[in-house]
Amino acid sequence: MGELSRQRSDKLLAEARSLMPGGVASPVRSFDSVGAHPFFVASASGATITDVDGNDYLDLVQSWGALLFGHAHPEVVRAVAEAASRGTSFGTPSELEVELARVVVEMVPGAERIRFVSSGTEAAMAAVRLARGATGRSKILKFAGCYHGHVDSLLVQAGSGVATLGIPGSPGVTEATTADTLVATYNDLESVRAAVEPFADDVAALLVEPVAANMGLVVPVDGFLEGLRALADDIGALLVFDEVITGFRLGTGGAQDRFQVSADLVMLGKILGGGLPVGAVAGRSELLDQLAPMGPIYQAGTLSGNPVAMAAGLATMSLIQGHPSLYDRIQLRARSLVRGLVDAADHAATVPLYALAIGGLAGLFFSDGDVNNYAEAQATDPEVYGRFFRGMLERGIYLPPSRFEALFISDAHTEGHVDRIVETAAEVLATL
Ligand code: KE4
Repeated sequence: MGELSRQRSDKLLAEARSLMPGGVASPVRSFDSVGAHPFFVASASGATITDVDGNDYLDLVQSWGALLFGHAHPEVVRAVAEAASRGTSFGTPSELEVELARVVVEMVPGAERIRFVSSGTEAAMAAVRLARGATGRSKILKFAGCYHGHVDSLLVQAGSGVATLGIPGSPGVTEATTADTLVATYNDLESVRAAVEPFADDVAALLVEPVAANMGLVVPVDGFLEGLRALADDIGALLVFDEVITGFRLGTGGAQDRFQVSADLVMLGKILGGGLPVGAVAGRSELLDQLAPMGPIYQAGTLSGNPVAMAAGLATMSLIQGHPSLYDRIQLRARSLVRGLVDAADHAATVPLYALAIGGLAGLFFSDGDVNNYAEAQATDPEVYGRFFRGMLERGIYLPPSRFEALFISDAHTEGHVDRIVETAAEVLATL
């Protein structure tokens, strides 16, 4: 296997490092944890991205799950160009945000109101402040290995890039800031009860990724989400689902519909913006209407409801509505990918592989047992993942550059793509 030429990427990386910390705009893109240098993308289309040296990669990251229909979908591009030609930002209400709000309120169970922001992090900030303001309580419970953006108070045993870099939290986040953050173990209701017990009347919210995708992919065990709902009701706390990844990916109704568990507040992002910067918090009007200017809980944003981003989101929502068999298709692809990977690992008999799929999400761990929480995910070998990542990349398959992420299947991924990924994995697994 010849090394791919990465001359232009390496040259750009050297300059980028002289201008931006680590040469990247977000840490997990650095490829540090997988022992590689990042490539710089020149263009992308469908399931494929092309770097500045002309190398093509089959992309299983898809902008971290923001692209349900693959890169540069013609209908999204057209909607963005058309909206931009009428102005890129007004800082006023626009009809586009009303249209997207209407669609989201129709699709997301329990959503009577929505407030748009520009990232998942802002959605988390808004959800936490709203939960505290609405309940008059202080404590927020999160789960080790879950990631809700780089919100100070939630950078406690966080997943994704924080886990990838192996930093416990982050310098700059003061103890006072995290004093009201409780941490429990995912899939362990007893640990939740123990964590909230001393503060039961001061817990504002239980915050959870209903399917965890920032410690690698970890699905809720039977009864876990239902148990959180019951516990939240018992102690008078809100249940907040962080659906920045699962929203519109597990189905139009996301995890609430998939698991038939209702959340009081839902965070949204990624697919909602169709690849442009959009986040949101949605829920009952008696909660959301406590946000300024209706209520006293302040939240704001210069580019919130940006018309070009709204247009990308609307185009994506109309593609969803126009493709009713979409979710069966991407789930089928994800399952066939996972089956193929497990069979390839069994055949190679070099390293143990545990893999799983739900909706358009797939996950893999080099582990001989299943993985149900962050400690079990951390116990998997980063070196093996790094070697697998590099072997696949050299052969034109781009996996998430961290074992604490998920693989994202879009409607642009075909069965032929799945076959190619599995064949390539078989080759690489044999070398591990
Ligand atoms: P952003 O602020 O990055 O838009 O969203 C934060 C966020 C919130 N909630 C969940 C469940 C998320 O997965 C994320 C962000 N996801 C990571 C990748 N798993 C973003 C990648 C990055 O940080 O560069």
